[in-house]
Formats: sequence, structure tokens, C-alpha cells
Amino acid sequence: MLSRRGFLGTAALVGVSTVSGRAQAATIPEAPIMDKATMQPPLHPTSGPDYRPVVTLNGWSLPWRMNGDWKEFHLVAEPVVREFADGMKVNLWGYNGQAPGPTIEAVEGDKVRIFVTNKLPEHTTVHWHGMILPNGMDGVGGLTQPHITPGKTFVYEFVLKKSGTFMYHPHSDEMVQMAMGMMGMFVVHPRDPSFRPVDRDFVFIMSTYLIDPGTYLPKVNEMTDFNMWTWNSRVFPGIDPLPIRLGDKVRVRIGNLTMTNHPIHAHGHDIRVSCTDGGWIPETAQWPETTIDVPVGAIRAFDMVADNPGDWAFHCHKSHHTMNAMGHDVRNLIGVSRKDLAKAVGKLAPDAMVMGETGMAMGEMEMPAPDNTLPMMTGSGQFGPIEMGGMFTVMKIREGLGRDDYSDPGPYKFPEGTVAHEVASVSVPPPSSAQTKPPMDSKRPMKGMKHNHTDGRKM
Ligand SMILES: [Cu+2]
Repeated sequence: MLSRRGFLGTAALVGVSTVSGRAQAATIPEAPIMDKATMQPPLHPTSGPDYRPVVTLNGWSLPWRMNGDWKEFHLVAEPVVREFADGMKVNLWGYNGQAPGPTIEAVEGDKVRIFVTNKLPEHTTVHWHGMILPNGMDGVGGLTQPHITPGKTFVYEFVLKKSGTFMYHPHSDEMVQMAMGMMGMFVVHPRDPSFRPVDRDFVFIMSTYLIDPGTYLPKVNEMTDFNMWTWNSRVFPGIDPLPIRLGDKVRVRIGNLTMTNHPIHAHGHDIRVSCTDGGWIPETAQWPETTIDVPVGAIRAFDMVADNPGDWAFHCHKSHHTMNAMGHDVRNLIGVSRKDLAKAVGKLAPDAMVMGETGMAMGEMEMPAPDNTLPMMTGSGQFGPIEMGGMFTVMKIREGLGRDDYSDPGPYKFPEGTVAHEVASVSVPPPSSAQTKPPMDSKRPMKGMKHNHTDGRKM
């Protein structure tokens, strides 16, 4: 919920257009603050042209007020605590209480006035990624404007020339500020509501972090070796599912402000790129896909018809990106006797993790977990462990969901006889351990090694 920390609430903010005159025009609208990382219901417009609002995974849309014919928003850049999933909180920088910041929604042709207050310990700016606007509103510190020093408020004013999907982020000490989570999505709805309308419109932005297990702060100088792959600074199982009514037309808009591309894969449906940060793709130029690559510093929105009921996995297809911390720098020990190796490794590095001898599936990895981190793969479904993390969630397509109902409908009830199952009459013997042993005598005790019992906590 929005906190009322001295601020106007949604209802009070939206559609208020009473202010006019020099004194009032100089006032700055209150800045709503969000204190939760759960998906907030869509924010329907109560003034101006109508549109179907988006829903931000684990996020919210920023309320505004009308001031004459200007739509006014107020972003506050500030340190925040973001929960990545149950069991892990991270000190980030963000906007209005969360990282990423709230989604800004407006309509093509709107005049927007966006106040930005800097409550960070260093200067910042806001760049409106993909927007066609006057040069002096582009938010590049030093190049197109002075940096916003701590404690100051700047105002950006521009007209939204085109509809589509955009982002905002600092252009000021970028490496640090984006690595600390400063970013958000900016959706501009078409002025003509009959232009490619959809029933459900989801939004999220991708960011990555290197956060050592047991610590609370990202290492901002890292360029390639991240261990937290997030959608809206959340990781599975902390990422909201996408509840969808069977038959709905669905749009998913995805921004990428990480250091690498993400091939986003939808199960059970074909999807088509409908929009990028450059604009709408003509329908004649679209083609069916099941995986859409989202390049660095770019947006891909895809449309689909949700005509296949079920719990459909929806994830980045880079397998390391559906893992949480501690999944890296682990040696491949498939086929190696773990008993001897765990002893040897445990002696040298008591907290080290040893890959299971048959793989890394749930139950094969054992080690004590430090505070404030997450198992590398986790989550469970109605049939057992899901063994995922990071950039993974589920499209839950169900008959008869209410129009604005985004609550989790629970696990899918599979029609009888439609689930893959064990065949009782055919039995294949499991590989004997002798077949997978390395060609050395692993039974011989290793010199100087003692048993090192862990506390048995499973990953
Ligand atoms: Cu990825």
C-alpha cells in the first residue's frame, strides 16, 4: 500500500486539477512512497483520456496530479531497502521507497512535468530512455543539464510525442547508480484507445547484482560476474506470477538495464514482438517466436493470446540466470565420489559448496547457508521442487478470472490423464556407481583428511 507519510494518497492525487496561479504552480506535488514489494492493482485514470493501465510485477504505478493541462509527477531518488525474496534484503538506491522506481504511465500527447528530488548522498539526474524530447530535458548530467546535487529538486517538462514503452534511469555516476538499482519503466498509452488494446498488460525491468552471501550491498564495480539476476529487483520465488484469464490478449513489456542480453522464453504459447523502445512494430512485420531476446539497454514488448490454460513457466533461457547466489565457481563433480571430496574440501574451506555426484538437483547439495542470501535454486510446485531461482516466474492462465483480479489463483488443476507420468510396466535399472566412478581408487583414505560434518542444512 501507499504510505501516507505526509503524502496525498492515490485518490487525492489523481485527477486533482484545482491548482492554478503563480504561487500554486510553484508548489511541488507530494511524493507518494511505497513500502511493499508486492504487485499493486492497476491505477486507472480518473482524468484525461482513458486507457487500460499496466501492472508492474512486484511494483506499482506513480500517482500524479493535474495542474492546468500539465500532468505532474514527483520522483524522489533515495536509499531504499528492497526485499529480493523472502530471506534476503538488500540496501539499494531507488525512487519513492523501492527499487526499481514506480512505473510512470501517461498518454500520447500529454504534457508531463516530472519533479525529481535528490535524497541520495551524491548528485544524480534522470534520463528518459527512448523519449523524443527537447535536448535540455534528456537528463545527461554535465552535457544537457547540471547534476542535481543532494537535497535539490529539479523539474523536467516535455510533451509525450509518441506512445510506447520507455525507461528512466540516472545519467550521472551511471555505473554506480544503475548497479545500485536506480531505474524504472515509463509507459505511454496511445491516445486512440482502439490502437492494439490488450486485456492484461504486464511490465518489468531487468537488473543484476553481485551481492556476496551474508552481505547487504551490491558490489557496484562488477561488470560481468553477477549472482543475482532479477526482474524488478526480485528473484524467484519472490517474483509475482502473471495471473491471466483464459482467452485474454496479453502484453508483457520488458526493459533490460543489465550488462547482458536475456532471451526471455514463454512456454505453451507463441508470442510476437509488438513494441520496442523505438516504437510499435507494424503487425505485418511481426513473426511468431517462443523466445525473445532483450538486448542491453533496450525494451521488448510482446503480445500473445492466452489460449492454453495451465501453469506455464516464463523465464530467461540463460540457465545461469535462473539461479540465485552461490551457483557459480562450483566444480563439476558429476561421477566423482562426493564422500572423499567433501572431506578434502571441507578441511580447506569449511563453508565451500560441493556439487553433487549426480548433478545439482535439490537434495544433492548440502552446506550451511549464511544469513541474508538465497539458495541457488528453490521454489516448489504441486509435484515437488522447481529448482529455479533468478529470472523465473509462472504465467497462470485460468478460466474466468475477474478483469482486475491479479491475485495468485494457486496451482493449476490438471484435467485427469493430462500429466506426464511414470510408466509402471517398463523398468530401466539405474546406472551402477561403478559405471560413474573415475578411474582411480577413491576408497583409499586421503592422507591427513578428517570427516567434516556439516549441520545437514539442505540448499
Ligand atoms: Cu538472462
